[in-house]
Amino acid sequence: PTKWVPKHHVAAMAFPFGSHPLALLNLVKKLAMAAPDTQFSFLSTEDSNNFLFSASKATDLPNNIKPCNVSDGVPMNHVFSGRPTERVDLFVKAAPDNFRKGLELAATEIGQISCLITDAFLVFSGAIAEDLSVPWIPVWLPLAYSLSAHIYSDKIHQYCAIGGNGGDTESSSKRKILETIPGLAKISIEDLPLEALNDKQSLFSSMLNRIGNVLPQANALVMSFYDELCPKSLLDDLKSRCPGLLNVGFVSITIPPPPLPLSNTDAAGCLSWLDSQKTMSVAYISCGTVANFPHNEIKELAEALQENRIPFLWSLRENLRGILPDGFIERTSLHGKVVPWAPQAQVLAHKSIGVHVTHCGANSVCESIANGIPMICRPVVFADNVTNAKIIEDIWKVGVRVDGGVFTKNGVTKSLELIMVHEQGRKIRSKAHALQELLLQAAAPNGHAAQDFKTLVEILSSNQAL
Ligand code: U2F
Repeated sequence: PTKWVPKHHVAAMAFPFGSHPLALLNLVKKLAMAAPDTQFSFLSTEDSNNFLFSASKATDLPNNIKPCNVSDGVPMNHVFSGRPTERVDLFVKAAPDNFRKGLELAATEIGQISCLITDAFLVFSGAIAEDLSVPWIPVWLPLAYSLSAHIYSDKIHQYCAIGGNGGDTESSSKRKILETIPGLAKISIEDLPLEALNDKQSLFSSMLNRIGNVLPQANALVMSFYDELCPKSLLDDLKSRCPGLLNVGFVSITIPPPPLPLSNTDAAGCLSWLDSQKTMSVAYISCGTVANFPHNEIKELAEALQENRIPFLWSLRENLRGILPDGFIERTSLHGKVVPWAPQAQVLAHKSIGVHVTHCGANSVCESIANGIPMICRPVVFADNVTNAKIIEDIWKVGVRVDGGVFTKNGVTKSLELIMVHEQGRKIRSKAHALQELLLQAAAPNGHAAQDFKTLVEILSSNQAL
């Protein structure tokens, strides 16, 4: 057979932590299917690529995507100090040289690169694209609101003296400042990802702090969001900074969900177990891919589930299983299931799910609202989770923070009752359904997101044929 020669070679550069590479790969898969004559290289660290491209997760992988490993920056025999952002900082230190090497390798194997599509966190990618004389398309994966917090981080620092010198700490003044920042009027300083906004904290935060400065270099800015979900002030502001803004819709899911679940990605049998449960009865619990709920709170949550006999499906990493109270799994086996990994997007689309108990990672939030599932929020103080909880509770009104802010047996019980039984829960569920309806329309084949996705494919397919 004759060798397939791609017309274009697009290199995707991932920020290799948490759900970021998974979400970017989901977008690249959609693009690879829409542009079958283009070859995609997917640059991430070896660990991240091994996870993403492992047999069980890569069942629906188009042939025109090829992983390409870049260095993680961890020196030989390195002893980790336990600092939370240590791995990220080592990686940031190794960048952009690690990516430049990876791109050279990919170009040697496949041919000249025609476009860079990168996680927007990788603020140095614009300069690489310039050197290669190709378009640069950053992708913003968290919710749109937090992009505004990063763009205006200097202004926020200045007035709140976060790790700075002096400044006004009166809460009314802080409020006034946020009111002037697009999209943040209803959000308070306490709800912002401060550690990410403070550029003195780590190499990682100083990288994020540059986002606002480099965005104007981008040929297009892709967001995993919908025009219809963006407050007008935010949409207008982002468009004025980056005229090529493309809200291509949530990248980690398909709306509406595909009729046939991909059961081969469900090693633990979650979907068949859900089939045997009553409609809207099950609490799905997950803490995403990086953060953990505190160990004592895992115990409290378990006790609440056991005592109330709430049907539950709990995605709990294998190494945390030992924290569950002795005998918990056996005692709850008639109404609950604990798994190390669930096909979450499909789980949340299942009719038996009644509530999502979540750490409020951006993808989990999007997957919930796309399916009209109310949330009980226990944001882990990390990245944008606290901001997302605020948006869920006070802007979209599709969930509540867990009673008391942290998991206690009584607090979890109260919040579950509120969502599953009480009148307030009924109102929250109906808001969640209304938001789902809005998303269904926004994601329709003739909607904005489909149009923006088409524009993105055109950009990728128009530049420098190989
Ligand atoms: C970081 O993301 P996280 O990993 O903390 O959390 P999410 O954004 O919610 O993404 C988790 C993804 O992993 C999937 C789930 C989501 O798409 O469907 N998943 C799964 O399929 N099965 C499981 O058992 C568990 C998870 C960061 F930590 C957050 O703070 C940010 O908001 C986020 C985006 O920047 O990135």
